[in-house]
Amino acid sequence: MAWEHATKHPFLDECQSGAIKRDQFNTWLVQDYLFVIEFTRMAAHLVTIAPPGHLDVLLGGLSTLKDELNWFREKAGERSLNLEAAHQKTCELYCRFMSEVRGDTYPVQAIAFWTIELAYNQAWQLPGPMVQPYDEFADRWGNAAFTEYVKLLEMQANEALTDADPETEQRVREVFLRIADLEKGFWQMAYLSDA
Ligand code: MP5
Repeated sequence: MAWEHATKHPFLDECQSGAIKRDQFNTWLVQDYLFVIEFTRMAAHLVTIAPPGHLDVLLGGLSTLKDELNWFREKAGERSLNLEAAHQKTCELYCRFMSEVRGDTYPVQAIAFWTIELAYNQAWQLPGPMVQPYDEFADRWGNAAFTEYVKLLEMQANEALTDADPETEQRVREVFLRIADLEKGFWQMAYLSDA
């Protein structure tokens, strides 16, 4: 249920139909750019603690994030948006969570990282083909290569969790639910002036 709220939202349905208001979409775009900056730092930190065999996938992820940050700047430029905006509440909470999770063990961080990517991979695909200009956004997180990358992240996270103690398992459940809740709130942000 928590996961359904994370990956299904009127925001996504309105992107699919084209009914989303321009300002609402722009709010999401700017806040997501701010999110991705912190997510990049989370990815970079993961690289510092991952076993050598996991580096290839993570470095590929960092390279995608490099392209993505430039792409966000390009999209914001096309829409004349100011990316120096303040974080809205949910974005602020999500960034704080990503910063705090760096204090957790590698298995917990690997699960968190995968969960965050999975959320967008599923959310942008579930409504079905989107109209222009939103199809480009749906494709970024829903394309086959990204889906494959998310599967590799899942394998690595599960491998890291092998023989996890009950405390780690409990923390993983907590982190998963927290991410689901933050994802839900993130979609909702587009409909609030300052939430
Ligand atoms: C992602 C994102 C996916 N961009 N925004 C939120 C709120 N959750 C997940 O991360 P990325 O780096 O864009 O693949």
